[in-house]
Amino acid sequence: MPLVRYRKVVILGYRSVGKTSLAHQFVKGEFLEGYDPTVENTYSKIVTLGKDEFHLHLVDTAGQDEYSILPYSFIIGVHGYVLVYSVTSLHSFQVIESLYQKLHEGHGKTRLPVVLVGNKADLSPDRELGYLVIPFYVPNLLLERYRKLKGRN
Ligand SMILES: Nc1nc2c(ncn2[C@@H]2O[C@H](COP(=O)(O)OP(=O)(O)OP(=O)(O)O)[C@@H](O)[C@H]2O)c(=O)[nH]1
Ligand SMILES: [Mg+2]
Repeated sequence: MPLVRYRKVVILGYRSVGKTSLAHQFVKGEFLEGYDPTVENTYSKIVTLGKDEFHLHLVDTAGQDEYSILPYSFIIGVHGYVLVYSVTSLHSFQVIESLYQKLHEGHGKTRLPVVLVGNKADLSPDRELGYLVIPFYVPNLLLERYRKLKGRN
């Protein structure tokens, strides 16, 4: 019998970038047209990878901005994060930087699995973020993090 493992994943990002739509699509397989701002919601799904079964607990959060304080429940016992921005909003991408730093402050030296999602790619004419931004930007974020860690040792 396969071993069932529990994983808690938190979805973070600015308001209206599509966090709920992504969670809903992943768990229920359908797209939500309307916009209803989230307070906080959790989804459960059994995910099978090869012979392993994972009980996924997906936390869909209220949109954050650069001033948001992340509660302990978004740090303690969390196995990974989905950071979502919209390609139509440069500001939503800038919020990711501040969220990423807060997560690292919260987790210290612990390895931090993070997936970065640029959503609303179908609204290409409204793009505020070009395709080349991410390959340049993400390595810089990681380098900055590495330098901080080195400085602390
Ligand atoms: N065109 C397009 N619209 C999207 C996409 N994803 C989400 N939307 C729409 O964007 C709006 C906001 O989506 P939500 O999923 O509610 O956004 P959210 O990040 O959960 O918002 P908050 O809960 O307020 O933080 C809704 O009207 C969605 O239908 C996408 O990939 N493309
Ligand atoms: Mg939402």
